[in-house]
Amino acid sequence: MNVIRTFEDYQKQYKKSVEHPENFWSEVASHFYWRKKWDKVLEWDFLKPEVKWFIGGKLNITENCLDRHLIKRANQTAIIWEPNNPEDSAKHITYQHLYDEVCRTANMLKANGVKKGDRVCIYLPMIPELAYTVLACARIGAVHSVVFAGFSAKSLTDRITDAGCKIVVTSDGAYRGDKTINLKGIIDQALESCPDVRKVIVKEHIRSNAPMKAGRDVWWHDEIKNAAPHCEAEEMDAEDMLFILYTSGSTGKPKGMVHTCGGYMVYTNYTFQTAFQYHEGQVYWCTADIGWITGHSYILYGPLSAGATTVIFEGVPSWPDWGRFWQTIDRHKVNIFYTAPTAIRSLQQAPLSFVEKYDLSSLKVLGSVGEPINEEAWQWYSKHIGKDKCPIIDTWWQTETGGFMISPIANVTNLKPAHATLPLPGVQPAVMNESGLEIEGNNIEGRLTIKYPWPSMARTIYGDHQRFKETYFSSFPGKYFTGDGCKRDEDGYYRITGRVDDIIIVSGHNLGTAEIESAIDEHSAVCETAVVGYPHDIKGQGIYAFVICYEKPAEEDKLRAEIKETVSKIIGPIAKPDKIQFVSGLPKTRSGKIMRRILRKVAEGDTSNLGDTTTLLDPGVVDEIKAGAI
Ligand code: 6R9
Repeated sequence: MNVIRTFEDYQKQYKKSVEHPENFWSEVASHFYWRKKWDKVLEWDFLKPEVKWFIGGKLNITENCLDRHLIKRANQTAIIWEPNNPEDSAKHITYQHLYDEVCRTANMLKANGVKKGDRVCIYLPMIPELAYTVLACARIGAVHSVVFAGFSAKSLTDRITDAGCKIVVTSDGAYRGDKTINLKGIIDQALESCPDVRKVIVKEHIRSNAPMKAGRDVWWHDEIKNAAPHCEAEEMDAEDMLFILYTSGSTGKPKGMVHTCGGYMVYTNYTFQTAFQYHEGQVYWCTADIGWITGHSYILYGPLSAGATTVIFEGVPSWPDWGRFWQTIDRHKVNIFYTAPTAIRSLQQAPLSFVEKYDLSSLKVLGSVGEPINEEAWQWYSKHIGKDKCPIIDTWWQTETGGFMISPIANVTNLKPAHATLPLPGVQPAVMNESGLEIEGNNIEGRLTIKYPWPSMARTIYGDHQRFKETYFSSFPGKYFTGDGCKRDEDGYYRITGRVDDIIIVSGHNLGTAEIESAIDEHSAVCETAVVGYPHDIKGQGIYAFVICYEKPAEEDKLRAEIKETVSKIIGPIAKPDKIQFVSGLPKTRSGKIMRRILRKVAEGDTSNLGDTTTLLDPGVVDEIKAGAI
């Protein structure tokens, strides 16, 4: 399938994808099972905005993830489920078994009144039933809206209401290391404000004796008992909705990004196989939660449509000890491992003996996603996990893009630490200046936009097309605006500098927060950093750094001077932080992103109203940070 094995292949394919995009994608799409072939590849208008791919094509994505594999790999493992507790044994689910379970779940949903087009809220931990339910929705043409099982009742209410869900699939609870989370309790609280939800299907997982509300709540095991292991797949239009997934906006309520069946399937499969250079028979593990886009595209749809073996991990990296990831790689002989910089940085703090205890020789390719990876973390990941023989695939993309956009191709693209490198075939970036003009050539810096559609782009924000237009298509008319800043270096390589609202302008110099953070992290005492700008009389903006050290610094001022010196050496004196506050933790969202909005307020000295902090992993760190503000 338009296979790329050398850099020349990449250049050829890339050129073709730009010069003849419709031919290019038509060829890629021809490797799937369509009930009816499309009449036209693409229609688009970024001003409206409107994008349609594979128009008139009919398919069901689950026939591509399940049915078509049964001929060749019915007995191959589709999913390895690694439970929270490593003492419990892992589950190996074959393609045949997955097919049966998805069909049974689909029949169970149907029996509970779910029809094509209905939205189903899924609030489940990382257990096999989460995969079954997601795929079962797709099987019957219902739209899944997965809400990460760590979100609060309030966030759930908002998402259920916005999507108009009438049914929720959940569990009695979740394990998180040595703790349990009462998911059913959170659902009950959320549903007090969701009168339209008439049915809750509850999977028993932690055996918490959850109270059931008569007439509304039913047990999964009761409902599934009589469900048949075969369910005809619903024929879907390529542009029918496949799912809604919420992502937080910089202002206002979360945005329900809408993805559709055809283009999403083609693109997630293509990028999975291409960027990771997936080979038949390999074991692949993405540590994200299925509640995020990374889990949708690269735990479920991409790998399963490719017939891969994908690991679903219920646990956390730190329990029972810091060796859990490495133990799991060793145990399942993982070949491709995909995680986030925030995880790498926390694992880096633990003694190396946790890594060295395990055999990681099965690893061939490493991946990174979620934020710019700082150089130190990149080097550590490469040296200690990849043993200097695995390429690191730093994949830049977004919930909105559905799949990888700028990313190296394993063993094809020459790597540069902390660079997402080059656009994948089909992706046409344009770097813009603040006056809205495209900056041509290399050695430049600006705002990252995409000027041509790709198959898996979100089609709208559920129920609010106007907001979709304003957020993504209005800053630079005719282009999709990513909200990220980037640099393009002398080789045409992209380096993502962080969200544009994370750019600090110091004495007229644009500085990406990620770049400064990466420099501070180079100091041997520093474990993690977050940098924000604050109003400065002379420079316009000053730089405020929140720094976590491996050990509590003995002489704070001495360390401050050293950190400034380090930054000065790496980026230049202009990037030296004006203020450095030592902290023990940073306000992070549950997906691991630092909530800079809060840090910005602290840096500005305005802590009266920090806004909504309910989506933070540990809201407690905010008080410590407020108290220690400089
Ligand atoms: C997939 C995902 C999207 C934002 C994106 C950017 C940041 C993601 C990155 C990266 C630098 C990478 N981001 N991957 N920045 N290098 N490899 O994370 O989606 O949760 O929607 O976040 O994350 O700022 O705009 P999402």
